Amino acid sequence: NGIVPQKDLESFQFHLAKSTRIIALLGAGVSASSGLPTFRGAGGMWRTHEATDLATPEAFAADPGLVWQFYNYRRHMALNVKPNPAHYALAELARKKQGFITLSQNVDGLSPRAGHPSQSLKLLHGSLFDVKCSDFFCKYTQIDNYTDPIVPALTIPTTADGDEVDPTSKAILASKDLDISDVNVKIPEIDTAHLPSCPSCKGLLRPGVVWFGERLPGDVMSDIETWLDESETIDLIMVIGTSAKVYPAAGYVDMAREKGARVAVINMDKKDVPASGVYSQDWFFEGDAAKIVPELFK
Ligand code: BJW
Ligand code: ZN
Repeated sequence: NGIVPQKDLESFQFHLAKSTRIIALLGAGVSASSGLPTFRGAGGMWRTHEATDLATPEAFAADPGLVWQFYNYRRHMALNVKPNPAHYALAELARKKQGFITLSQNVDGLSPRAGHPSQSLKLLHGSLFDVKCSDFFCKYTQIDNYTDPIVPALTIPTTADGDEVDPTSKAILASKDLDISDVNVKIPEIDTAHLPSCPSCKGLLRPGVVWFGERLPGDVMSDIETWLDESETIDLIMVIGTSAKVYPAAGYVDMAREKGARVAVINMDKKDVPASGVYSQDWFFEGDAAKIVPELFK
């Protein structure tokens, strides 16, 4: 059927069939064909802005209005796309294979929406649809908040034609270069008082995602640790649609290999995945995860 070389497909499927302890490590590339941009590389929404510009506690402290516009837009986009065949195939494998666990770096909610059982889906970087107090000591949290826009002040600006304007686009951010006489462009100016606020302490709420320099969720980490402790050996780790550059997520590849796992990489771009050393791989399937993953699990 031509999507992946038959010989690799057969050897992979042979190994998968006899595997009992299996990890899938997911990144933004899994959701790319659903229409959500990745973080780094071609088509990345952060091509003009480093990830570190907006996905940090420092950015939020400096300009919560800007960071909220970015996340409100991400929530809006995620709610308006659908899971793709890769999400569904992984959800199905999770239902069929007892010893399978998905470690997802994605915050878009597409794996849960594809019906991935929650006990075997670990969201390493939180969720766009969790919201929590920005005061660490307050502990106020909302899960499954799908309100779009999250507050009226974050209504996505539109042009006179009704086209949505990405508030994180270069044009809006570089507002000093913007021709404000252009009636097609509304520059969002958001008063802190109109951002999502904590009903408990009246401080600012923030997205329930993990920013650079922050700890991953403690319950998630301990569930994974338990799963790893229960695995005397690991048979297989599939590294799907991730550049595997962000830690501790990327570190699970080494951890699995130390327990004997063979490594299958599924990625659109061969160049984006280091092919030697700790990243050496037993299989490389080049192309769209949404096409390849369902093929691999047939
Ligand atoms: C396709 C495709 C298609 C495209 N089909 N493929 C060790 C060494 C060095 C540094 C560190 C280290 N340990 C920790 C650090 C610091 C830091 C870090 O890792 N920095 C690195 C950049 C070097 N890590 C942290 O800060 C972490 N916290 C931490 O370590 O805390 C410790 C601590 C201890 C005690 C007290 C306090 C703290 C936290 C990391 C959080 C990352 N957060 C983000 C934002 C989440 C919220 C949001 O979404 O906005 O997570 S950053 C961003 O990167 C996001 C992603 O989940 C993550 C990974 O990106 P991903 O998914 O791999 O995307 P891309 O774009 O990079 O790759 C996409 C891939 O898909 C590409 O390869 C394409 O080719 C491919 N692709 N289309 C298949 N159709
Ligand atoms: Zn609070």
